[in-house]
Amino acid sequence: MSPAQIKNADRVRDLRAQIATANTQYYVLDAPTLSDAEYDRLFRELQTLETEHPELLTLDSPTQRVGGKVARGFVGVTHRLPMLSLANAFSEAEVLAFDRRVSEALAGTGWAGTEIEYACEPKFDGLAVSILYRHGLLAQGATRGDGETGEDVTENLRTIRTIPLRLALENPPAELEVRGEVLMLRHDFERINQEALARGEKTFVNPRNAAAGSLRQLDSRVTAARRLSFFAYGIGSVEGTVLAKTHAGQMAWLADLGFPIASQRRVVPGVRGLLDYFAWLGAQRDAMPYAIDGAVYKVNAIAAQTVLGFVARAPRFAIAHKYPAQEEMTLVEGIDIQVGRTGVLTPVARLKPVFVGGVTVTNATLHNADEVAKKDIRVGDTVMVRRAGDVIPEVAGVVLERRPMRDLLEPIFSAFVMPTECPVCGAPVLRIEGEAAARCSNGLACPAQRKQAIRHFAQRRAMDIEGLGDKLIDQLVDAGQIKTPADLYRLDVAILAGLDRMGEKSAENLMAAISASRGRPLSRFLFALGIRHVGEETAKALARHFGAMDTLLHASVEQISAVPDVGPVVAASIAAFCAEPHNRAVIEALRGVWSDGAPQAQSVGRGVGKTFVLTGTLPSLSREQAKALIEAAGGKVAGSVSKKTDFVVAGFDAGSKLAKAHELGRVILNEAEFTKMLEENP
Ligand code: D41
Repeated sequence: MSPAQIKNADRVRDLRAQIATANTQYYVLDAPTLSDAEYDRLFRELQTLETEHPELLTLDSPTQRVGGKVARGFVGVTHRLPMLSLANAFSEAEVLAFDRRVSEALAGTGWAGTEIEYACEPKFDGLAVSILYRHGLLAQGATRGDGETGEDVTENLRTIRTIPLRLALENPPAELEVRGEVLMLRHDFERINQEALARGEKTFVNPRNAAAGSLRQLDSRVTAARRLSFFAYGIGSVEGTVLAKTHAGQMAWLADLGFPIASQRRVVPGVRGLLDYFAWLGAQRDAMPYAIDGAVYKVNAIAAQTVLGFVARAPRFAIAHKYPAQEEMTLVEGIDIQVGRTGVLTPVARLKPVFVGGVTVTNATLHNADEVAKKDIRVGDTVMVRRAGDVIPEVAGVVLERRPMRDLLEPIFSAFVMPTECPVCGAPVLRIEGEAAARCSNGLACPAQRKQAIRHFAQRRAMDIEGLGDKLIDQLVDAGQIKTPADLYRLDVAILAGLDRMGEKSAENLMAAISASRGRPLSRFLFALGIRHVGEETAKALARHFGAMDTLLHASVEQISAVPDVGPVVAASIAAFCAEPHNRAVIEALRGVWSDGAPQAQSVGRGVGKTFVLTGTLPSLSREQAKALIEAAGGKVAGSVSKKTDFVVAGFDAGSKLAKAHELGRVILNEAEFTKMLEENP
């Protein structure tokens, strides 16, 4: 998209938001914020933009409404007590301020001077509903709506198996309104999306949307098939019973009545307790069976809640402490194609920058053509971007309501197609039957593959040529100075000093780094060649087995298959690489750069033949350094602790592996003990 198109798209979005707010103020809250003339001006500007740029028209645009409201099949329900909203806190400072406000408001009451007791619970990322029981029987269920009035979804709520149809009480109260959230468990979400895909239907972008779409179904059989869940978070109006005097007590009572409630509830003292709870809950977040977007803190004593009362439409006694959002919507401004080391073409979404999961995301891999087709992602679409924990950001799905109308009417117009020619070198793109990947057929003649191959060759874990960065490689390849890794060893200071931003001194340093890489062991050299399926471990096994490059070059597939942990596919790939004339020529040109010989145990320290497990962060050694030390001492590193483990080297934040080591009675070493031990002779 051009900057002008992006500007129009932004303006359209802005206008729609303003009009939607004005509509709510006018129709729902009965408190207009815009004059009729201002409203009309915005509306007409939007209509004009949409007429001039039909690609920006979407089905959810306010210009597409018939009359003022979208037609719906649900009956309105006025809540007996309004369903309040929750104020949000996004920082520790805001939580401290909340606690201060609470303490100040309670000054002069029985709760003054002491730490406030809070009930803490997860904040479910679902839809709030209210369920009314009359004489113990489920009588009516409603969505929250605007807090005053919601929609009658009684029949749909009845299909949720965890909602009791009858209260487990001998003498049920005349009326009891239970409030909670309807949500979809992650595994149910995965399942219904799988089913939708199998039927060729569209998938939901996240469990929350899936829950919303399922709850607001006119046919409750559809809702039933979706397996929604419900968790209670409080009580609305009651008649005919006396409730417990604390929030925690009321929740325990709801649990007795048969309602599902969060198991992660805790009662804590003071603001320190709140912040500890937040960290504790945050650590469980990704492993929980449903999505949460924060923690909710409520003053535990109901009488104190009453003293505190409300501001506007939110209680002063409660607050939602939010985690950074793991999902945001943004615009796909383009789909680029990247060509990787092995020629694989990867579509990458270029996104309007968006802050999600603690980082600004500007692009996301779309993996391959099948994935793009499955999710039907197009340039101009609004997509949901997800970044949970430390995993790389992904496009969860398209927000179809925001798709430009033109693309809805003419899908062929903008559907993504994989290019048939490599965008870098123009060679034909091949897609191997049964494989998702499309590849440029040009091999190392393609500059993109050449650059990646050289990058791989020079990287730290391969030949380790310090200072040979991406920009430099791009320049050297683009200028025709290097075509293969062998050309690196023919560079001179004069060539290097002629490059952009390269002084004599840095040219000399780089020359020294290239020289220093001569004589690296065969195992590193084999890894550096970038043979498909040959990672560091396989490279080590090959070096150990064959001992010399020439022996490997003459080995048959069968002989290669005899190497421990090398299967037929890997062996075939290695043999094919070695048979390829171009590769042979490059290896010949690199003679003298590697040194033959199996990786030898260099010392006869106590590591020989021992199995080590590394866990946690060591104070000074990186994981790779520790591993190198162990291997140099003739030991082996394993990924998990078992009876075969001899030593567990534990650093900060060592988790389950350390626990397992204790359980199995293995020897546990800290870094100092570990290094000392490897230095000692038996
Ligand atoms: O888990 C939730 N989403 C949640 C929502 C919760 N655990 N507690 C809540 N408590 C309240 C008050 C304190 C106002 C009774 C809530 C909500 N409200 C709420 N949900 C949607 C709007 C408000």
